[in-house]
Amino acid sequence: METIDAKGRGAFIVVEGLDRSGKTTQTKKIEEALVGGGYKVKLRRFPDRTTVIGEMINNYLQSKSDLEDHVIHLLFSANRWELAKQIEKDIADGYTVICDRYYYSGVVYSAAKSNPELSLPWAREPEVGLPRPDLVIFLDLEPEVAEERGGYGDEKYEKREMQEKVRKLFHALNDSEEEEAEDMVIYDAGKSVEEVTKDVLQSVSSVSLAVKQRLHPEL
Ligand code: T5A
Ligand code: NA
Repeated sequence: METIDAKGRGAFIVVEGLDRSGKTTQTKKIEEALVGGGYKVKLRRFPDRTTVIGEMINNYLQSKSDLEDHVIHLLFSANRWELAKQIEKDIADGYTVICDRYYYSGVVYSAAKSNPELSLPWAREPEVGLPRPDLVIFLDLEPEVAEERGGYGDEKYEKREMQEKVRKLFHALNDSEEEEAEDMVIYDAGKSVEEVTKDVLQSVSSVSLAVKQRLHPEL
């Protein structure tokens, strides 16, 4: 990590949460704030529906195709792997990469399907080795509140029961004592857009600054 810092790497920030928790909205707010602060920023989102694999995922999510649970899980993972080198390159080139969903969603949504063959540890395995974020923000929201926000219900997983399970598993992932457990900073996404942005930016600025200061210790 220090060799990359010496070349001036950017931070890798992930925004996670339930469907309609405001990930895309907040990702853009973070971008604005960082660009305003003089950072070079690149936005990314998963699934990235623009690739061939992404198109298969999109068809599945819109119920235009059906795929076996392991297959769709591995496609979501492959969609990250096909872009992993680019993310590493962007970070190494000094861009702060802000990513709308990442492998936390990958693990949790698949494990929430209550397919006994698809446990949390199994789901995590294909994600091992992907670039690790410097900060993971989790936008926490009651599924009932999410439902009231625009467009809810159009895609595969946008059902109350599924969202309840997903929420529990996100918390379980964060609370896990395992060594490879993933730490997230949890924020209440039920507040107004402005309030959430204010909360989230506290973590974002301290992490971005920490990464930058390793480059410019004199700052
Ligand atoms: N998935 C994903 C997997 O199963 N495995 C994986 O590996 C990955 C990566 C698609 C699905 O794929 C699953 C998870 C998903 O089910 P997606 O394309 O990210 O993932 O789709 P969504 O999560 O559904 O994205 P949304 O666009 O619906 O939700 P966002 O981005 O969280 O919410 P946003 O910002 O677009 O806001 C939604 C609405 O709420 C309003 C907005 O204006 C908008 O109308 N809003 C607020 N309203 C009130 N107060 C606030 N604070 C608000 N913030 C936003
Ligand atoms: Na979104």
